[in-house]
Amino acid sequence: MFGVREGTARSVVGPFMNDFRPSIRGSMGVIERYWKFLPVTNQTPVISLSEGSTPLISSRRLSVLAGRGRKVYLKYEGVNPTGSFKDRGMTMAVSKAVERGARLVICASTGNTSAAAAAYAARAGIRCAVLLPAGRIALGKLAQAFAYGAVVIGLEGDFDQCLRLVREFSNEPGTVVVNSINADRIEGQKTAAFEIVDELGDAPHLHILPVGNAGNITAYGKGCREYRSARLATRLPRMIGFQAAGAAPIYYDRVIPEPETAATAIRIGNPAGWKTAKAVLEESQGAVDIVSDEQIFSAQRWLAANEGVFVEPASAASVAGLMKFCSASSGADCPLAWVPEEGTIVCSLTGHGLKDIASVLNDRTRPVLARPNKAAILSVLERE
Ligand code: AN7
Repeated sequence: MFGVREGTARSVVGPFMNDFRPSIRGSMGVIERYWKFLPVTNQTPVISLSEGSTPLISSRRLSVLAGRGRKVYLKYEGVNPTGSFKDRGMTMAVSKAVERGARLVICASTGNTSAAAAAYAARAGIRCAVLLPAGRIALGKLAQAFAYGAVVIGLEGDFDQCLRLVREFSNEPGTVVVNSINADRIEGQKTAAFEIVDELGDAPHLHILPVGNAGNITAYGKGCREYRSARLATRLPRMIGFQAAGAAPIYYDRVIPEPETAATAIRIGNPAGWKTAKAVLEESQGAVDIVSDEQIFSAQRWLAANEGVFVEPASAASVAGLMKFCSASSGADCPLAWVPEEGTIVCSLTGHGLKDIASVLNDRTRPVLARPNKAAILSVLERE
């Protein structure tokens, strides 16, 4: 069926779902888990890697920092199959692409979208092409695109130019663009909001996440709205998106022609989801704010060293933002004031730290050299 490999495409959802399980552990992917809320039929081949169902980790230290008995949770999306939240959208986008008979998926990417697209295309047995800003992709992500067998094309230009070019493939026969301008991507990604509400019993009071192309914030907004309509949540969370200060078009309300941040995942000057994100922010009475690269890297180090949670720089923007709100300089209009006593705050951690190890390795991160005996080790422990 649809020219895809046996065993992957036979899967169907709904009443026929028992036909196929994505893994012997029986762990469900997001389509199987949330098919009632997704545009799938029993004709949709489910291309899944058992993505989703990621941990919601409570952070005692951040809870203390937030004060007044508030509880802070970290939605750790880095443990998805390709190491980022993009897998949620990609299982949907590739499944629908295969359903429509696609032979090729194509995307522009700052790295994570390309890794996910390449993996799900491999799983489906179709081709994948990725357009990347040459030299500005974290190496882990680039390695993934190659490993999963994508055609990797580097452009002398930034992400925004890559996306502009990819849009020209929208009507190409047999080809599906799998950037978040593809509505199926948003559908899949909204399942992260479902999981949070399912786990907490209601929407958090405040939800903080990094923003690049603004697909994820759009998806969370849609998920929250649908769960409230289904009476599975009583409220919408106030949503705060954080952009890197040097790549903050939504914050400054203008296209940034040469966006700059070391958090390469969110180095985007003209987000595709700008309008929809604005609508979500308005509905949730949220806002977009900025953090400096310094704040981002400091939060990244803090998370790994204090909570054992290693994320890539862009992901740390959410926690950097929370820390900014918690700092003494934040005034009475600080979004933290919206969170009642014992209220809940969720920070999305969108990608795994191993994606971008160059961001943590430097002159100071060399092993301490020691002779191979106990006394030498003890002396290092005394010194360090
Ligand atoms: C780790 O992979 O745009 O606001 O091409 O990789 O939905 O774009 C990645 C974005 C946050 C921002 N955190 O999400 C791409 C790409 C990580 C990311 C974002 C990205 P959006």
